[in-house]
Amino acid sequence: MARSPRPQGPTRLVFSGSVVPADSFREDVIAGLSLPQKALPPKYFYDANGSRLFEAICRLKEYYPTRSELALTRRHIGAIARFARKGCTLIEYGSGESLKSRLLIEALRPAAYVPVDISQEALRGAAAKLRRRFPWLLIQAVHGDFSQPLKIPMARTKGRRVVYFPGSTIGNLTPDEAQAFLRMTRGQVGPKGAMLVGVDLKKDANVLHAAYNDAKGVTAAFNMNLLARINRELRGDFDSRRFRHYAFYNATLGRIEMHLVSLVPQAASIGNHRFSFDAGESIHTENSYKYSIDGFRTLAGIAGFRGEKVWLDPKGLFSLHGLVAA
Ligand code: SAH
Ligand code: AVI
Repeated sequence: MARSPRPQGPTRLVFSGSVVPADSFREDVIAGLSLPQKALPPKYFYDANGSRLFEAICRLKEYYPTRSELALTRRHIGAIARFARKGCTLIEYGSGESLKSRLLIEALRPAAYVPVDISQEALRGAAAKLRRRFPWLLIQAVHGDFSQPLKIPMARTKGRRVVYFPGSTIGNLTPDEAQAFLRMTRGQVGPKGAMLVGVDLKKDANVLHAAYNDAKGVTAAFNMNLLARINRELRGDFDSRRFRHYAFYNATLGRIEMHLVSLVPQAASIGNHRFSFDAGESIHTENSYKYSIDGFRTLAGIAGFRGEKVWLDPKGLFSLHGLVAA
């Protein structure tokens, strides 16, 4: 790929101070394991190891979303850039390794790129690579949690604000949470702003099943890593050999559910808190909602956006929605 010229002065990379509360992990884990259906928020998958495992998932043959979204972005990059407009400020939530963002940055030449992620490791790794690849780019990285109201420190730039939310990370929110998130971003981009959202589509349940139950067991390791993180960071004593990964498509609710299922009756402790499990009882660790194009547009409409464009990959597995403030 051709190297970009360097018209805008010296390299600029800024890390804003963390806006992730320090003890929320312990509180959320104890609260989640105290529910009748034990549950943990999926945002805690992404410690350093979890972020690496997710990157490995993205490269699996069964995990079609990343390949499909990359293909559709490459194929329609001209139209996507016309929609978002050159020189905009590009804010990306859940930026991870910023893989797809590179295509957008090249085409849009944004005034600033603001990646926001809960994983410090992913954020730092991605920012360092972007800095080498786009020396002209102003990068303002934010270690933040988008499930909380989030004020993002941002330089004053002239172009419109565009929020980019790829990867179908929006599918990991319940529809109510997704609406609240879209309302927050609608406020952030203002009346002239726009949003690009990657959304996984409803499809044959067998394809979905394979994507979340890969043959190499990488998704299983990603799921099980939550227990290892609890043991390490909260001094828990979960025996991971006594749990197994379980993922299935819940057609009624239109979502993949991931669980960690206890293989035997057992108990595990975190400090003074003790949690018992029946054999077969699960911890619900993630939902991944799948939408129809109209279903997602309706949801975005309630949050104050109008669906103006939608792009699909050649196999029609994944969608990228271009939303404008309604
Ligand atoms: N956008 C990338 C990565 C998707 S994985 C892609 O399309 O491939 C989901 C990303 O969102 C991870 O990098 C994870 O660390 C981040 N993430 C998950 N929950 C988050 C939250 N509540 N706040 C901020 N980042 C979050
Ligand atoms: C980040 N997110 C959209 C992924 C998904 O497909 O729901 C996380 C994931 N979970 C298991 N595999 C991938």
